[in-house]
Amino acid sequence: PVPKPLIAGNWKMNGMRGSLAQIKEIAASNMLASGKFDALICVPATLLHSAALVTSDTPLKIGAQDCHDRENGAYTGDISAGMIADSLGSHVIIGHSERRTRYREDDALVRSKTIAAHKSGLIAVVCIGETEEERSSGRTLDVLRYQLAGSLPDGATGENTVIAYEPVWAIGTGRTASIADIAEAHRFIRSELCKRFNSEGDRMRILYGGSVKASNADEILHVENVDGALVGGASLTARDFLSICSAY
Ligand code: G2H
Repeated sequence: PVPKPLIAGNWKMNGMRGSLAQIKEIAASNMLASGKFDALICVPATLLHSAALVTSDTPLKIGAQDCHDRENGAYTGDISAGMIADSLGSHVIIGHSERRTRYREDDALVRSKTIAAHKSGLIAVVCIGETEEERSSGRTLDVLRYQLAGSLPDGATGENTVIAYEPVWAIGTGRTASIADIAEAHRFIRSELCKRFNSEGDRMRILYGGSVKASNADEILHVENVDGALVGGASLTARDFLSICSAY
């Protein structure tokens, strides 16, 4: 069974109060009502609750971009998975490469954040991907194997976990991986997931991320084992986000 696709926006540190109009416009689109795919926008924490409230009767899901791995405590500036759930968020991105690099988040931390997300009933969008240097030295598949093994907890299922494959060199750079590179990486990720999680591995969605935009979405989203996209820059306006959705 092929999982239902998911188009997920990652607003990163973009979006102010006025951006709720974009959220409302996406949520109201007939395309989402078709039920052919699921749609999610991961907003900055400050917009989480208001975005969840304005979309509560719509098909659009709202998520966060990170969570702490503890339930509570003296961690100034952080938010827990429970707080995200309490704010009516349904998903959380974990281990985005920008956090892996800038905040030195490693696979073990990503794994414990994913466990925390699951405990709070959130769907974890776990990011993996190789750097330019890892790719050019021929280590891409090894890196993906280690990241998957280290980042995913045993309790991961098709219901509570989405994988996002984002080659680091293709993020926000305008460069996208070739269709052959994407197909190879996604095929490999699927086989690793099935080795470890058996039939559940077939139910986990594998998103592609890295400079996805209207002009390349159609081709990328129709590659085998690509079950959607994680979109940064091209998710910031309803117009751009919906034109990616129109690939379905
Ligand atoms: C990769 C992606 C979304 P962009 O980070 O996670 O961003 O589409 O801007 O490359």
